[in-house]
Amino acid sequence: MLIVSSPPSIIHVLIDILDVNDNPPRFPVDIQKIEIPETAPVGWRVSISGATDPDHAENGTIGKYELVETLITVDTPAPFGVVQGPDGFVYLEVVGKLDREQRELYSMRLTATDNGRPELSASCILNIIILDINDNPPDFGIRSITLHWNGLPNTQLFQLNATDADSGDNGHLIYRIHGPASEMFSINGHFLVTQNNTECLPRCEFVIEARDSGVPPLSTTLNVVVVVEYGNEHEPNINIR
Ligand SMILES: [Ca+2]
Ligand SMILES: [Ca+2]
Ligand SMILES: [Ca+2]
Ligand SMILES: [Ca+2]
Repeated sequence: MLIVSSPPSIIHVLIDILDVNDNPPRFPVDIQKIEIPETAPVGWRVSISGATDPDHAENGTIGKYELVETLITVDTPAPFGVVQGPDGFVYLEVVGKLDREQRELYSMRLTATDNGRPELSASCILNIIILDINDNPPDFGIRSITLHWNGLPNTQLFQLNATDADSGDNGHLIYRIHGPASEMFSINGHFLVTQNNTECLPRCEFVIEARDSGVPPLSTTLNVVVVVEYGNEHEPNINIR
């Protein structure tokens, strides 16, 4: 027998589930590849993928990002920092001079930490590739040269070996002879050669230009003097200044 002393009632209970910081931040990918031209100035920024955190309020707020090199091989600190913009995006910022000819790859660890107590963090790798810009002119290593030639045609007078520190087309060199001397001399590959049946003056002065294939190209010149010594049976010889 069931005795009910009062009518049944419904009790509303509000249960407030408090968040605890049980989720670390998460990056969308483990490795991010970033390309930056070597002429990017200090203050230049590029957007990177930041971390998210599913917790509530401060437990889900990324309080700080830190950036360190994965392998510290040189004393100079890497020229990069990380900033959180007011727009909520995360940026990699250039904070020092870049030079691809000195270093073209940086591998850095980006760590995101939330504002929870205790705080939780996570990290990903940034592989930063420095892109080549045509910022080096060709270099002959010398400014002028005097060559002694015995007057025989089809003679290799000199090997042109200018260098250019840039890569790809930015360092690919093409040589040209300027002025009327191009009728007497030509460039065959990397060699300055005399033309067939050349009637040369006893002394010729001209300029050879080395130009790279960058956009825009850079060039440098070499002043050349050729002294003709008919009847000299020896190989061409060279004086460098
Ligand atoms: Ca969290
Ligand atoms: Ca450079
Ligand atoms: Ca160059
Ligand atoms: Ca360069």
